Amino acid sequence: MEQDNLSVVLHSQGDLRLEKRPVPEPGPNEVLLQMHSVGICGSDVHYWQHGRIGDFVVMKPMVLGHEASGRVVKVGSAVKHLQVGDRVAVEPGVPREMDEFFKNGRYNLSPTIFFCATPPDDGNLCRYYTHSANFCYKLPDNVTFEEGALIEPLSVGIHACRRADVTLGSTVLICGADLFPERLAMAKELGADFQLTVKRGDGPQQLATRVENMLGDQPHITIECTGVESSIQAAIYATRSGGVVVLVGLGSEMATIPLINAAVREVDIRGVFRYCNTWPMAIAMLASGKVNVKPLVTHRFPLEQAVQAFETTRQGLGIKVMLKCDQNDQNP
Ligand code: 572
Ligand code: ZN
Repeated sequence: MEQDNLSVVLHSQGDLRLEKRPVPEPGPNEVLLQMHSVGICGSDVHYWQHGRIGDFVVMKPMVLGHEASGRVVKVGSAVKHLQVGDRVAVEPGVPREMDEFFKNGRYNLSPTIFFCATPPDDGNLCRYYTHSANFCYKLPDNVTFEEGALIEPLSVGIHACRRADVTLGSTVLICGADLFPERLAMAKELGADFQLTVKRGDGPQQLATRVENMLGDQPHITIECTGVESSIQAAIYATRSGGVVVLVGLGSEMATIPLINAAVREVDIRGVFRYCNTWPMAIAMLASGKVNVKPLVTHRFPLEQAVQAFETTRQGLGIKVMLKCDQNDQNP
């Protein structure tokens, strides 16, 4: 086996380095993966640019990356369901304790969870990476490595829809932060029926009215992905009585929101923290062709060019930037 484990390591704010690290040994319940495709997330860029997200501060060098897929090259002694050669998608959040959250199935809420590329836990933007075998999911032959890596961001969407009780016939408003024309065009191409661009000076109640006029009725559900106070306000006003607002975007800790308006109209406001139990459904959605995430990948860089890839993401060029970690296979 090749012994070079080139890794993308963030040392401190602004100090991103490519360095060679030892190839790790899998523990009894782990697998060693040869990484294939790893997407760059906004949080990877945020840690690079700011050295922290909220209370999570980069205090020692940390490998970035949490949207990942790879091939099993070694299995731990106790691993039953995976074999050398299997192609897998990596779920980056692995609970460390069988606490009450683990036992009731909501392990994403466990305060001691391991999470790739959240300080102090290393991510998987490298050539070789060990991970809990139970959090590696075998990919069917008709699901590519890049689709496997995109299961992570897809999971955020699946979990948000579950939290919001989205079902057949639901009308859903999605509040997004991106005003880049390329991103809006992609949203339309991949399924958005209507789009409304916020104008400077639009108040939250005016915006809610514009949404209703556009849709012909108020949405049952709003998925708020900006974390911006004015957008959360608009989300509440826009949502139909008896409906649900889920908060996916994270902004500042405090926000002034029309809470009593929500209360008297029985609009439920629900939080979302990452995801849990989404990989099997995401794989089924991709394998069946019910969702198409392939057009989201607009840029690819070999792992050796990680700094250029991060710079491309920082500039907001394109949509999903993929790093290709296998020197002998740079295919999707
Ligand atoms: O794909 C998972 C993911 N989670 C993000 C951001 C990007 N990608 N989160 C935002 C930051 N929070 S946090 O609670 N934290 C740093 C642990 O502020 C987690 C979720
Ligand atoms: Zn992410």
